[in-house]
Amino acid sequence: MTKPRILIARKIFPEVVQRLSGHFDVQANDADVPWTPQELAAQLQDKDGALTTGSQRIDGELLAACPRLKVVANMAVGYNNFDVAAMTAAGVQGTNTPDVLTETTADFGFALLMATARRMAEAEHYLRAGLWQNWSYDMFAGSEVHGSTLGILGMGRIGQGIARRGAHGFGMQVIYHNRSRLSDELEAECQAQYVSKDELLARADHLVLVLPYSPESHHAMGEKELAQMKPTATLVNIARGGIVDDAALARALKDRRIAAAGLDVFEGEPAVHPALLQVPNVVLTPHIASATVATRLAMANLAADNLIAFFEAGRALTPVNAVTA
Ligand code: 8YV
Repeated sequence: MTKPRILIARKIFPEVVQRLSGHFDVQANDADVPWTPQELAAQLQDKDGALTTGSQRIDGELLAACPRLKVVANMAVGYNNFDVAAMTAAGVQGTNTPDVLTETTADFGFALLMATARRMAEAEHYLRAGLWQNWSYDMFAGSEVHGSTLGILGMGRIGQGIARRGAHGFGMQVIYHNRSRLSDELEAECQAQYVSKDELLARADHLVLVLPYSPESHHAMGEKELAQMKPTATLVNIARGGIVDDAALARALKDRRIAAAGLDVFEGEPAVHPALLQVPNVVLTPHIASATVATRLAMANLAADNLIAFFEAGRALTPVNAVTA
């Protein structure tokens, strides 16, 4: 029996490529640069399945060029690179990697919050530039984290992880806004109080964005929402770039209408809005919230397990759409 043909769209752990090679006829992208959409379509047109890493767009046009394709396993919990409706219409199963990255990503969200509030990046640049000669009472004086009000927009698994860290570890008062309220049990566990988005923006000392990207959440933080925040507040985005209007944020940071921001994701990444590179009060990281060796390996293995389960047991482990065989 011929093995299903699988495309691995970006370089991933060799041991996971090897595992997949035990089950499938595998073709892997070994280049450090991503394929263009045209290159991806050319590579994918004779494949039965694919492993993607979150940035390859899977839409109707691509699917029309890939008639054999039955499953795409995203090595990411977010799957806004999938046109889910088009995939479902074409009978293509999509999968993601929930749970395995929750705590690691929450750790990073909290680290970015701390770095932003305590101005760690600015301070490091200053030291590296050889500018440290004196002590001054206000040198890199930041804002308090412990005991402050933590706001969370988007209260899924990662948001809850950040809430638990803030409430239990730092004595923060946690408020959140989400499409739906958590159960009473989860609210109690996270010590989190549900509020309207307006109240969240007005009250948070530190606001963390952890909501999925969709047309509805596009620019959920724009000029108007940034204006609702306290001038002393900080904003952290570990969700998706398009959720924040980066140009409006750069203006708010420059004019000190908010104190600081920590950004792991950007509109149009890996490009970063040039105005963000000009303001000192922002910590910038290249989309690494899930990047520990153990977690990235767990993500790659879960994506691989989804492909194996789909072809060998007829059912994916963590599907994002319902597809009838
Ligand atoms: C990944 C992510 O960095 O899981 C997600 O949704 O954004 C990240 O964990 C990325 O997509 C790598 O696969």
